[in-house]
Amino acid sequence: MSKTILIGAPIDTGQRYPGCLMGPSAYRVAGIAQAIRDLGHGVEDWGDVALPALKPLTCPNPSVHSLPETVGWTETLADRTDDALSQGGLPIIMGGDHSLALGSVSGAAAHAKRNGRPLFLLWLDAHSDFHTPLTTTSGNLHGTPVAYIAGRDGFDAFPPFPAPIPPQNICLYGIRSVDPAEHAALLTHDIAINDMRVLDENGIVAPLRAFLTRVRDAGGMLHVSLDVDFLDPSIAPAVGTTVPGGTTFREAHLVMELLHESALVTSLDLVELNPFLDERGRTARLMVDLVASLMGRKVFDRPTRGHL
Ligand code: 6HN
Ligand code: MN
Ligand code: MN
Ligand code: MN
Repeated sequence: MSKTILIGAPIDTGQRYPGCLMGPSAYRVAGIAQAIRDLGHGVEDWGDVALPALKPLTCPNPSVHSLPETVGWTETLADRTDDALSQGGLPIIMGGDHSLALGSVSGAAAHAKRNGRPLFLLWLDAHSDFHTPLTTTSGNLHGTPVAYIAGRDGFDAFPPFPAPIPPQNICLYGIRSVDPAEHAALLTHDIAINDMRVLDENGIVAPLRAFLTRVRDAGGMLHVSLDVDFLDPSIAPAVGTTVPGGTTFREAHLVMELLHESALVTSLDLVELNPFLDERGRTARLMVDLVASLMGRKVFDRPTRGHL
């Protein structure tokens, strides 16, 4: 069985609601390592990454805050994620707010580039996170990673993204909150936008299978970025950016089970958990249960169906 590498990313500078920096601890308390071991996988916990010395950086958009911190975390996490993949591991980056994906996906992209493989991105989120530092109105850089990953302009303060992911290899899934500037930019990019309108009409299985088939046919690596607000707030209250109408408990588990069956996932982010907003740890425990489904936990161990 594969080796899972847990990487703690105690980051909360990508937004303004304090508490996400407690995320890695909450996942450990909720038993993430044991849940994965129970499924027969090896687990290494590499501890939490530390913020490097900050460089003085400024952004033309005065609303942007915490730019030096965000660039520092990006460099560190890119390196750590790339290292984990190079050791043959499946990195699980435990956030921390979604700005961590600027780094984790950079690391995955660097690894994929060296190995001559295309990288695909599945973004499980209420939000499209397609702002650039120049278009964000909140100034919160957790709303920008998909734009960085897709190679959009406006990220001059950041390391150049190693190999921008072509829009056709990006799948946004579960979105239901898009700002006007993101909307305008998405219209000019050929990104698969599975917003709730699409999922309500087609169900959650068919669009995901279609994307996974493309990953498989291309021999691709697959990075999955799971934002807590992908889930409905009634089952996952511990996030600062709740949006009603999210995926249900059963839908979310089914997504994870399909990802497991596909055997395509090569790296995973768990983002935006704010334990300070949780109710007796229920969101942290749900996220750990979803990871277990992605790693192979099931009620009945049927023979693999042999298709996506
Ligand atoms: N997330 N579009 C809003 C903003 O402030 O730019 C919300 C971003 C949410 C970020 O989902 O990680
Ligand atoms: Mn390294
Ligand atoms: Mn997000
Ligand atoms: Mn979100």
